[in-house]
Amino acid sequence: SYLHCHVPEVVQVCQRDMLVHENFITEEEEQILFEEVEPKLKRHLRYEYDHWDDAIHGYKEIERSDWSEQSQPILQRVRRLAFPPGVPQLHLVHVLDLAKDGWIKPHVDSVKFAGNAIAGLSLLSPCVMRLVHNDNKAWVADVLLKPRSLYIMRDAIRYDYTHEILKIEESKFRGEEVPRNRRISVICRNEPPTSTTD
Ligand code: AKG
Repeated sequence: SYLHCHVPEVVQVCQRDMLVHENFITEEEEQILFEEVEPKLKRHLRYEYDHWDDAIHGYKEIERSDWSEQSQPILQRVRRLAFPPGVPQLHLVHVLDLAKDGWIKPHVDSVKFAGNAIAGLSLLSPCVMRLVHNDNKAWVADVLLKPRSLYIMRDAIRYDYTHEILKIEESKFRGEEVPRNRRISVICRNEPPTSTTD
């Protein structure tokens, strides 16, 4: 399975709030998405490494709202599965291109800019996403994200756990190396709840 975790309480929360659908898209659909984002990513000549306070090292990113006719149904399937009808969604899709030697440090996504669910398609390379409870660092789960898989992270996992993508030297799952290469994620989010105080 895609989940590696020794803490029964965490396994239970992951089974509810960290869903992974392997082979959610076909190789052909992966290619369609890749060919659509690659020319836009190419305009950023270099991967970003320099900002010491960044959560992400070795990355390029774009946001996209107008997708081709071929890509739209793929993203529609993601949105339908991740967000119940009527849930207001962010129109922009976030595309994150992580270099072979890139990594994402532990963080919780801003509650100001995103809602309770995050849906991410992985393209090109496998990686390991580690979840760690905010207040109990022994509550850890590793999640294997294969190319063409979709993860849906929500509620307790989205708010109470940090997520990170392991760097190449640490990229192991159940003790076995997960070879990192360039990875692109295509991420859909819903709107944060409207605050009554602003
Ligand atoms: C984020 O956007 O907060 C991430 O951590 C991205 C995770 C991913 O690339 O799937």
